[in-house]
Amino acid sequence: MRIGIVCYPTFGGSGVLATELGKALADKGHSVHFITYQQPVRLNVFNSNIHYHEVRVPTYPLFDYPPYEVALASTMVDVILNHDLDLLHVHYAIPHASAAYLAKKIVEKEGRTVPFITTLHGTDITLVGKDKTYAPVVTFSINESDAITAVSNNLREETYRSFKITKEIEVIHNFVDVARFSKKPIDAFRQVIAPAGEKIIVHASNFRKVKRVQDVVKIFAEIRKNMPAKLLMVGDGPERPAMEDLAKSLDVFDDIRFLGKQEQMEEILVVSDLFLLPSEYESFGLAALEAMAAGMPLISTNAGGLPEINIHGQTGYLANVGDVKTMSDDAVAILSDDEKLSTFKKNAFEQASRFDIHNIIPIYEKLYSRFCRLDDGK
Ligand code: GMT
Repeated sequence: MRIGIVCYPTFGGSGVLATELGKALADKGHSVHFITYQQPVRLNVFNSNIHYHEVRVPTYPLFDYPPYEVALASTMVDVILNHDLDLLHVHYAIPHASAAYLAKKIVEKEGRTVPFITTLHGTDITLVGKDKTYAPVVTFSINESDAITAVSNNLREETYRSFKITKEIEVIHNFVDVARFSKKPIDAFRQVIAPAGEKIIVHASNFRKVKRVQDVVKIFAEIRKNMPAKLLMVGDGPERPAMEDLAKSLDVFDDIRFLGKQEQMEEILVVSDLFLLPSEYESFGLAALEAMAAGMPLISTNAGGLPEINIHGQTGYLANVGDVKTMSDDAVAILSDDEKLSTFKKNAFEQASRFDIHNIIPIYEKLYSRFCRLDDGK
């Protein structure tokens, strides 16, 4: 099949998922065309089945806001016609679904029918999409999609609750390449981070309000009262200054390392002991799934789709949003009992294996095959 993938090229979960999906499809022999404004961060491999098309947005003095959606739709039209795409798969509704609708209508005038599939990822529904400024266009373009998928049961229900959706939303969970994340740990790296054998705690996100990174620091401070430990903060974002101030006031700043945005997450995760994700909302929690594939138990909230991956009392613990005390107590309970830690690590790995890339990619392929032209033998 010839598939166009549209996504955000950044470190965010939707872009990572879309890129890993495209890479896996290319490995299986499909021709994959990424259409984005920048090379996606995880698109770091050469594969002759992968093509990249940059969306250029010309500026003009009249434009206070350069019309990205128009440039994107035009690029989609160009790629559909010149590379004879079978379908478009757009990740994150805004503005990708409405741009795909526009491209679809334009190529129809040329006698080409190109279906588009929209995958909903989370904040496109729960935060941004709900905003009155966007909601009518989001509702329309989701309903006009030839197929709609959501990354968790929770997001599917949230979408029906928040928008007048007249079509079926299919759930295809996030996935992880377990083989990549379950590599043997590099002892030297652990030595550098935790020279005295301290426990290593990790959080990874875009440090936005929805992630409640201050809770990460508060939980870590409680852990530190009970045992020597280090906190690795992966990523960056708007809440970082407030988080740093809090870490200083709780006297744990020196035990926290800010690693910034990292491409080789697996190397950090395999040497670590526990992952913290106290988010306000998480449609799924791809970062947590990657951690679990590296054999890390998870302390998370019970928000959104997190209970779909984190099994309370087996792979980690769930708590209400903001319940720092419970999350701290649970973290200490896992970390201070070696036998429990190793059982939870094993359970976390087994749970992640259920979402292995090899289980999920065929589901996408089956979905695509429903929309492929059968008249030319593809
Ligand atoms: O919140 C993020 O980390 C970024 C965000 C995005 O849109 O890129 O992630 C969303 O999509 C991921 C992939 O499907 C999900 O695993 C994340 O849970 C989801 N984030 C939220 O719902 C807040």
